Amino acid sequence: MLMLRSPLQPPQITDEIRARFDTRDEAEALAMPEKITAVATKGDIGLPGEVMAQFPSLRMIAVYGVGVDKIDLAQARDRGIAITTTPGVLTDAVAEQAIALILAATRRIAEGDRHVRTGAWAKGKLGLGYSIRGRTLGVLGYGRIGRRIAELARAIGMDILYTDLQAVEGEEDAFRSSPAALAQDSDILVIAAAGGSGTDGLVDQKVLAALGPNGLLVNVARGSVVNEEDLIAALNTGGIAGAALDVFQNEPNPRPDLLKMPNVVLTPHLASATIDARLAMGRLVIDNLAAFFHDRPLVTPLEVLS
Ligand code: 8YV
Repeated sequence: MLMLRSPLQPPQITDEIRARFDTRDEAEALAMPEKITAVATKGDIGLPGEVMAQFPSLRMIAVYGVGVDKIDLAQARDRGIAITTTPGVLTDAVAEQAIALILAATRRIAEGDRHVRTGAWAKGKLGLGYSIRGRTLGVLGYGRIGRRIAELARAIGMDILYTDLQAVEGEEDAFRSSPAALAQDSDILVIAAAGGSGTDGLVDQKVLAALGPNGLLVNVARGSVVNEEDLIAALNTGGIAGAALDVFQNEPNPRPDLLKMPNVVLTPHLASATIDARLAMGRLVIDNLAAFFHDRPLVTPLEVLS
């Protein structure tokens, strides 16, 4: 029996899941925990350890997304619970959102929208933005999504630097050994790193100081990667020029300080929210569930981290 933690988009994905698998929502599943052998869950809500522990027969978790930071990986490993994700099919969507956020911030799109809507235009022009051609984009996290962001940014004339656990063969010159070193040499820093204990608070006061007063921070990864207190301080003191954020530590209720700042662009965890990506993500969830329930090899299994 499958527990579907929350409906998946678009609705036809949820409809197909309910039609093909014996499915319960979380409240129903908690009334019959021993019957639940699989869970389907969104990447941003995952399956915390205290919930996972309530299902003794659980053998598989199908993640609708690529983030596994909200899943108790240690418990999954110890219990031999398989995990699947939806790699590759959301790469373009997330990378496009990163570019959109960069342009929204550098060309003051969100501010411009407010400037028109509020009637402020009649009282004066909005200030100038700046072109990104020839400016340096630092990519923090150089996996599928980070590399696609780099490809798109190069295509519109940006120079690319990156940091990750190690340099990529053939791109050694663009590698920087740490987030601070990357920020030091970048005009715009985009976060594309996986969330989890290894990246919690990685972008802190030191990194933001290195990015500097003309710097822009963009985040399409996880809010947990940024020390939000340090970010708010840097934005308030001019330590950095602005930010464009799709993810936050307290979703769906970000820190009020972030909501007040005109030089911060905000979107509600939209990066993978295209019909193309979400249909493909949903298809992969369904294919993995079908494989599980029919004792076939899983389509996109995650090697549970040790
Ligand atoms: C999720 C995400 O799919 O990939 C992830 O882990 O954060 C998103 O792309 C999102 O949580 C769906 O609601």
